[in-house]
Amino acid sequence: MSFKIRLVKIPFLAPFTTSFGTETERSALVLEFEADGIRAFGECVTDEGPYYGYEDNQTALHIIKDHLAAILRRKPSPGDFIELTERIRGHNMAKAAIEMLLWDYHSKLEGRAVFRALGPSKGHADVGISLGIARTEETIGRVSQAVDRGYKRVKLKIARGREYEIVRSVRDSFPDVELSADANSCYTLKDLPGLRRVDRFGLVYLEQPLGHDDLLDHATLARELSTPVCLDESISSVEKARQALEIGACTVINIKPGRLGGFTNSLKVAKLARQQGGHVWVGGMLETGVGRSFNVSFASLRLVDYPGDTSPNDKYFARDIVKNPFEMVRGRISPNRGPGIGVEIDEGFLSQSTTEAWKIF
Ligand code: OSB
Ligand code: MG
Repeated sequence: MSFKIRLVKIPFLAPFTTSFGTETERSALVLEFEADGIRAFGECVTDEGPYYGYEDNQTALHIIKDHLAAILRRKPSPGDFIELTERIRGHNMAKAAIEMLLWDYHSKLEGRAVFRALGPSKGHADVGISLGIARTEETIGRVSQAVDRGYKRVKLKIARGREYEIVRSVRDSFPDVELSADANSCYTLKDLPGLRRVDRFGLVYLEQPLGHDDLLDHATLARELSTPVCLDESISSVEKARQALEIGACTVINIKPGRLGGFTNSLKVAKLARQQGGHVWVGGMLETGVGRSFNVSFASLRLVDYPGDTSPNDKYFARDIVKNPFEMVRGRISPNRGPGIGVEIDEGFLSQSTTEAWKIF
């Protein structure tokens, strides 16, 4: 039995800018667990800095090494893993990396694909794209390319004071495109007048406008806008999802398995939201092909009714650590059908991209 963590750095084809910063490379913890002749993989969605959430690669490494690795040795089912780690507060991204690796491991033991193990599937994921903040002409060009490639929804990153210009210019050029906007928590209720100005562009939803852990102000904002509110950062647990839906803080939830501690909690959130007439889709954290493969598997569930941020590997990377990248056909991507997450690791490029490695056991 062995468990290894690699810090992998892969440059982005273009910088990715959100309201919280610009990223030029993906700096990912890639996990590899070997037991019973099976190699399972995982990816932690943390990055260098604690800007999207409070976790980063160093905190995740610590939690995995010093608190989760001993539990992994017991090879629990994902459900048992969640119970065994309940007393560890927070640190969902670290937990999710192992929980999803366990889905890969157990699915491979059973000889089936992760997407089949998750539940009834559509057989494909509907795909949208997330576009970072850029100059207006560049954004228009990227939207045009995305529409030509068949993406089913375009999400524009916005920032305080730039929301009107970004959304208006794209809406003017593309009156019929399914559009959304993601603020990554850059507003407060004081910005209501500015947000009202983008309320008339027919966005499918406005994503995470207010505080990264806020629910109450989002409920107030949701009553003031006709655009539905979607929550990302704020939905950090099944309980938070229940409360958000109950008080009307959102009607749409961006499910990121990494943010929720893995697939077990993500399934619960998706079911809860859909039962209450809400909508769910699968977000992304600029993952490599390993993390992406988990997301696409989940996004293919019938429960998931909106297009997600699951664009194929070549949106971000010239070369990826997997040899079987996803192909998008008419805005759809099929989950890998091989056992587990079904990725073929590009061993050469993986070791070339590894800047540090830890043999945990
Ligand atoms: O808020 O959805 C977000 C990337 C990094 C951090 C936060 C977010 C994003 C994205 C990218 O929007 C989506 C993707 O992985 O393609
Ligand atoms: Mg978001």
